[in-house]
Amino acid sequence: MATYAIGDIQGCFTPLTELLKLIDFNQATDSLWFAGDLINRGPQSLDVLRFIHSIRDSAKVVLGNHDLHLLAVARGHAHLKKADTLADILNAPDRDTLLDWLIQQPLCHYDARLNIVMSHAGIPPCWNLPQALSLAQEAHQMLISDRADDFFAVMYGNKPDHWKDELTGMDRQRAIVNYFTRMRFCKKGGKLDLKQAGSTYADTKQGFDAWFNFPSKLPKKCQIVFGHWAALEGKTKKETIHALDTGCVWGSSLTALRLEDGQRFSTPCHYE
Ligand SMILES: [Mn+2]
Repeated sequence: MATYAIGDIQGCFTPLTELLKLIDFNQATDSLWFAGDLINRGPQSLDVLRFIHSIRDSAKVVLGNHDLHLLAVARGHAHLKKADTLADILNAPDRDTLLDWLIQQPLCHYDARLNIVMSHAGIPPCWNLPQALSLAQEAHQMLISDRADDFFAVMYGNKPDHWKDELTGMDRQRAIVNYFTRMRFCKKGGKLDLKQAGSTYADTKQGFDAWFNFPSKLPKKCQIVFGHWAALEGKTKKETIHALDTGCVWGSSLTALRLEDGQRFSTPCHYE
């Protein structure tokens, strides 16, 4: 009986099936955590979504920016971009089943027994654990309410880029969602730089650094698992902060972390 956290799959279904074989995944006894970005860019997004939906009773999923983009497109608030590979999902006969399930997934998952928290991009240094869980819950409640369309209509944007408890309305929701799904670099007080997309380069002159390099407000032994940042190649140099996006869709590998003992497993990507 084990719990495995798996990084960004992005439609790489074959590597996923190989990874599950490697860890000898047993649906009856093991649990899988998925760090978001299940779909997009890769070739088999529909297969990935159907599979995770089919094992949903053994899975914990948090939403990533690509998952939210799919939901926004499906609801008519955004267009497919050139690099998007989401058409197979949008045209599938079971799309409503899959998308209705997807939108009900949270932005953050915390397991008290393991004392591990997961979100797609991480937990910013400006939030303590109860605050992060409460803000994730607040945005989740909005997404499963009739306000979701109002949100998707204004989801895309980098502002506000600095968390303040006083934020209200959709600015507040966009900020919460950006911290949980798009954060890479921030300043000490939590101000985000969402323009530095893929690299590991921080504009240190301005005081920006990777979010996990600032002192955390989380309890000391609480571990964080996150995806989203393939350029890190799975490394943060922090014992309790685990980067799981190892760039499968970019030709690298797909990674699972066994949460009970910290052992990593990975399978190479065979796509070009
Ligand atoms: Mn992402």
